[in-house]
Amino acid sequence: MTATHLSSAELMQLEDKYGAHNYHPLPVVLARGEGVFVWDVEGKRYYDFLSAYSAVNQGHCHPRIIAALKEQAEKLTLTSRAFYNDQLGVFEKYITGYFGYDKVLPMNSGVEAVETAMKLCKKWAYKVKGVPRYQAKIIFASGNFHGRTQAVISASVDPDSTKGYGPYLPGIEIIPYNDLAALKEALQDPNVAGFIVEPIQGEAGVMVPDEGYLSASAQLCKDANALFIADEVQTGIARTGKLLACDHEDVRADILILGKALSGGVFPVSAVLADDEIMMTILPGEHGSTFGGNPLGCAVAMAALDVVKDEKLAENADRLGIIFRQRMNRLIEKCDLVTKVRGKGLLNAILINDTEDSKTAWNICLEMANNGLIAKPTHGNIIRFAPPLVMTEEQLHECCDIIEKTVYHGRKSV
Ligand code: IF1
Repeated sequence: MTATHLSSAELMQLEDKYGAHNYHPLPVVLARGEGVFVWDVEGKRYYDFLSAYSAVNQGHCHPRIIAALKEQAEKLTLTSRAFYNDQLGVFEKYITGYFGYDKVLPMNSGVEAVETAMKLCKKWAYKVKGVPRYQAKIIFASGNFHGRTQAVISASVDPDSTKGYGPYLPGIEIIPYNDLAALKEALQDPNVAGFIVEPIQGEAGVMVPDEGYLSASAQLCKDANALFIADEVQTGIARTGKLLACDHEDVRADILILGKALSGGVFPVSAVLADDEIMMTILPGEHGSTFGGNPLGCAVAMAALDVVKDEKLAENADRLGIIFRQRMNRLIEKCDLVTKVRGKGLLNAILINDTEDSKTAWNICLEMANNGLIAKPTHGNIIRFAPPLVMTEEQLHECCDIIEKTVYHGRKSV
């Protein structure tokens, strides 16, 4: 069966009829991608301003990453961890050197890496910190998004994520984001094992904390002998203008969680990085995954990380991000439909002057798609903009023109 002869409308009907309704996509059916562009089934070209939620930082179908995928796919794809393979050790040496940790634990999806970090944090608490048996507590920040497993949603305050899925995992405390006093208070409990936080909250609408929040949080954790754990699944790999968002404050997390762009969006690869004191608390048979550390993923991830360095994607994200926010700020001065732009590097959002339950952001996204640029609203009044980091300055200006034009037009209809 091939899909090539089907129209966008037919393909959307198929998903509607045969797929679970756990998503509500924008009505665009994509068939091809290259760099900053994607094309729909009818051949219309769009600038991609979602980058698969920052998984495609290196751009769609990057030739070097695809070459690594093809080369490895023809040799060996999966051995399981019951045996060694000739890519894993090389990858482990490469990635630990790249991010500066003693060891890595490879997984597949982002949420598996978060789950892994939670388990590591607890093991460390019992074996090293000396927390009494099964009294360990992990602190999370309100407004977080760490994925969809039951452990992770137990830390969520978003009813869409949690409703109907109880009972939830105990041993979790949720404090307000960007609130050092609350963290300090929570860390009073000697059974706290760690604090898991996104350096910028993506799903919450690109919430950038106050400067100094991350470094002060890390210090508070250190003082309380608790682990500072950074979920950089979305913010990592050059997205915010540095290799890691924690680098903006020279913070080194005790446990670093990576996913998404670790493989350039080509193949699910995630990773948890930590030093020996933490990582060596998990022994053979105590955690793992059939696909974690597979040779295909390892080869792809090394190519994807090479691209980030060789093409200076962090520098490009930093430079273009400044231009993007300048352009949006100029738009805000001229047009009251947009009230604010915020973000770092090329992880940005604009706030629409309407209520959270309005359809305004959605409608603007539909109109932007018409005009050749796809982005996704988060809540009814926030639009996230996260293009691939391989974008040129000229392309960025063209994209800002499209956004401006669309918002101006939208102003009349709302
Ligand atoms: C979906 C949002 C982004 C993440 C952080 C772990 C994970 C994610 C910081 C889990 C995943 C996603 C998944 C995507 C929507 C999305 C998202 F809008 F929900 F918040 F990116 F902004 N930690 N983020 O952002 O990684 O297991 O999915 O690989 O469709 O649910 P995963």
